[in-house]
Amino acid sequence: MAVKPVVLVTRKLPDAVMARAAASYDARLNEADEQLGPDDVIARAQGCDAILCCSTEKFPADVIARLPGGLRAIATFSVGLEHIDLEAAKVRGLIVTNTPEVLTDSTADITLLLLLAAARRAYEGERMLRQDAWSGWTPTQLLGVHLGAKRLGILGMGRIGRAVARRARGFDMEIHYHNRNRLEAGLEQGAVYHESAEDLLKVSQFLALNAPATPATERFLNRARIALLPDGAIVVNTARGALVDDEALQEALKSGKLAAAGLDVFEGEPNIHAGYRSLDNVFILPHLGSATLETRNAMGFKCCDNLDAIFAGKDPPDRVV
Ligand code: 8YV
Repeated sequence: MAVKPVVLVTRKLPDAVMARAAASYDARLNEADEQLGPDDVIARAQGCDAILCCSTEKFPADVIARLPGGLRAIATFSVGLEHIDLEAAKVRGLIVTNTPEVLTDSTADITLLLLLAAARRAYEGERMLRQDAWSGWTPTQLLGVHLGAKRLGILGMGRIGRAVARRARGFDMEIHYHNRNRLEAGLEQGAVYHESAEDLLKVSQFLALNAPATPATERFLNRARIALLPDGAIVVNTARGALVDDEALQEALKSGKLAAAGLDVFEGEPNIHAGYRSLDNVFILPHLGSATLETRNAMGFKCCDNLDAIFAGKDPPDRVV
């Protein structure tokens, strides 16, 4: 029998993915789902042909330099790539693959959930019931903001941004966007393009962050840019926490400059900025963007498809480096 490639799977993935990995490879699993630091990953990867990781494992240049010599590939169970130094991987001759497309819909769904929850004060309403503090319906209780006929600004009109736009049109929102490049009309679907992010902010009664974390987007939403948003705007983030200056956002939520925010991602996860916990007008979720069984299975199978191609000497479908 042919020797199976050795693959380190850094986290506990859904059962069907674990079963496929165990059947196809000599898989080193992490059934206990311990969070592995760089030294653990390097130690467990000794003798491996590939690593199937998540965005919880970081691969900066110094970690990539210490990975075992025989390692050929890193297949990340994520579309985001900010946890891997791609340049260092390239120099080292490592193939890197990710999982585009399969999490577009679930992440866009969560974006709409955040838009609605933030606009309609879902957290305050839920808390009222759970704390048995509801004294009954009143005409002025927990009044929120309507989505319909409002301008939604989308920063980053890639697959997820466009899926957010499709959904938001269903709520009669007017779509505006900024992207590195303007989309062709077929993809734009009538959305209004703004050449600069600043121009987009000026019209965004709602703002959805859907751009990847890169040096160019780091702390994108800072004090100066928040000031450009219309008063009472609502901001949601399903991209990465690194795009937001937490202190500036909290200041704006407290002052009323922003009516509300909805956040699924945070700088320094899982240690979120403590200030969010006590703000009533922020709706927070623990990075659930892709958290459906269908999506997580599809992400895992994509990782396996990519690894299978690599081990068969073919170009993997989702190669980024
Ligand atoms: C991943 C994500 O599931 O794909 C991404 O980039 O943000 C998530 O949905 C998570 O990062 C685990 O790798």
